[in-house]
Amino acid sequence: IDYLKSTFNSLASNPISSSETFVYGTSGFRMHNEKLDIPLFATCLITFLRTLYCGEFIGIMITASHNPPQDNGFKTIEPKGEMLPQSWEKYVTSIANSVKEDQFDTFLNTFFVIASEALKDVDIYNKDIKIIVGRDTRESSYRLVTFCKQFFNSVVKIFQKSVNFIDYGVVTTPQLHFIVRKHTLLKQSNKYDLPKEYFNEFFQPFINILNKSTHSKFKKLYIDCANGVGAVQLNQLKESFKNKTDKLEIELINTDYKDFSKLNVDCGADFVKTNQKLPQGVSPALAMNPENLFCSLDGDADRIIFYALDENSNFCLLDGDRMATLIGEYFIKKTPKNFWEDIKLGIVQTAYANGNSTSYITEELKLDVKCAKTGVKNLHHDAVENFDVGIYFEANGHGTVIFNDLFITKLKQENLTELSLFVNLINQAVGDAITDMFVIVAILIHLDINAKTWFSKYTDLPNRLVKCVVPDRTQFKTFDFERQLSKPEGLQDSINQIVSAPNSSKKTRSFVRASGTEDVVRIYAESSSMESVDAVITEVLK
Ligand code: NG1
Ligand code: ZN
Repeated sequence: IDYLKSTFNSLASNPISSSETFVYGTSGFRMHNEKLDIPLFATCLITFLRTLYCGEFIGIMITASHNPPQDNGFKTIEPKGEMLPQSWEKYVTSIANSVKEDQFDTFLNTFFVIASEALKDVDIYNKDIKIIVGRDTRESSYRLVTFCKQFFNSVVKIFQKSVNFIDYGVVTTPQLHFIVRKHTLLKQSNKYDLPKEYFNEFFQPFINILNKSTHSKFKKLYIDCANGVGAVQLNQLKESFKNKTDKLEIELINTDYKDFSKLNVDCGADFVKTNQKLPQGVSPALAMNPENLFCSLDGDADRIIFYALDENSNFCLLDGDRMATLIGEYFIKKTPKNFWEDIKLGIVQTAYANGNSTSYITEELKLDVKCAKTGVKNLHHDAVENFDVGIYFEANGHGTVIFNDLFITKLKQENLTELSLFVNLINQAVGDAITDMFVIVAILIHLDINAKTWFSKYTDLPNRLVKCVVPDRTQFKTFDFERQLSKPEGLQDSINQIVSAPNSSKKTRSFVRASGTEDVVRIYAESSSMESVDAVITEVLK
């Protein structure tokens, strides 16, 4: 209690965070690092309860992904690599907001009420506390890990429990998901050599595919590491790459993770997707050469975007929609016609997916498509629920493929060797920029096409995504997978009128939703011309 009290006192009196309302959202807590002490304390407390509840390792990943360098954040990882269940998100949100109240007794009461509700019917006495932490390269990340370490050391003393606290240092978010899952499945309590385990699992199969290939359409892969953790991890991979294959050359760009101020600045997946332009370090001449392939990771390497320039210097964005459709096409091409008669292949997208990608999936690929709410957690859930092989991607490049035993059995029965090798590249646990990169490159190799041919599969509808600062974004309530607003009242009617204006194209679409990661609402519009997109955006903004 003394420890909780002294920690509480130092946090509650902090004027920087006391005016904040904390929400554990789709990506955990995320904000300016100086405001994060209370959310971190709450995250440690919830992780403590969660490890007692599960009796297994729980992970804490310290990262703010694509956000600017001064931000940071955390999310917890479940024993098998999933995200915190929704029912527990409200617990951690309440704990964080109760610290702000400035009354230790109120906080303690909130915590005990939550603890007894969360842990009711659970025998916690024979369970140890097992925590795994990892962090991205941000300047503030080390300070936050140190807080976690102190917290769990103190917990040992308070609760007289044994604590197994494993710090994996600087790792990508998907690597931490992977290792938490591995500890759980193999009942391992000692620290692994994480990069080695991870690369053994996914990199060796990729090398095998490369070395068997006879592809001819591209020679070099440029990877923009956003000056973040991707650079740390891929540097190690690059070295062994050279020794294992001569089928593809790899060049890393934007690798300066030691200069904290450069993270995600003018580079990285979010920059490329949002601005639809080349990142720092890629010249137009380089990008026009069809023998080069380009991709950008985000700050914690869970998202990836590919791109190229065509012969007229037009920017060709190969985003999450393009990856999902390419993977779908690949599964269809590499299986006999009757393969999908008794198992289901489909794609899950969000409202941000380009309308023409959705038409391509249903009309050309003739696959089932589902729309999920923003946040990979929702897409993952829908893919598992609806499909035996479910491909899911957010347009921003975050996603993966999941498949079940029915598919694996069939794959073996049909003796489809190429596809069997290919599925080893997939990290089913979570969207992962590095494994997605292997997946896409392997497909391009197997289909023997380059970025330009991939881009020519369909044409995106012109579109724009803008942010709008509002006094209170919690007033914006949606339905229909976030494609329509129920509140503020009347706003949806106005959007409908704008979209269906007399000279508007049938393909015009626009929707508004509150961001879960920034204090803004997002406005998206697409139409048959950029002029019409901008006209819609202007009207909706008004
Ligand atoms: P919000 O801020 O809720 O729109 C953004 C992305 C999501 C997802 C999360 C988590 C868009 C439009 N939204 O969510 O797709 O990636 O961040 O990082 O890209
Ligand atoms: Zn990310």
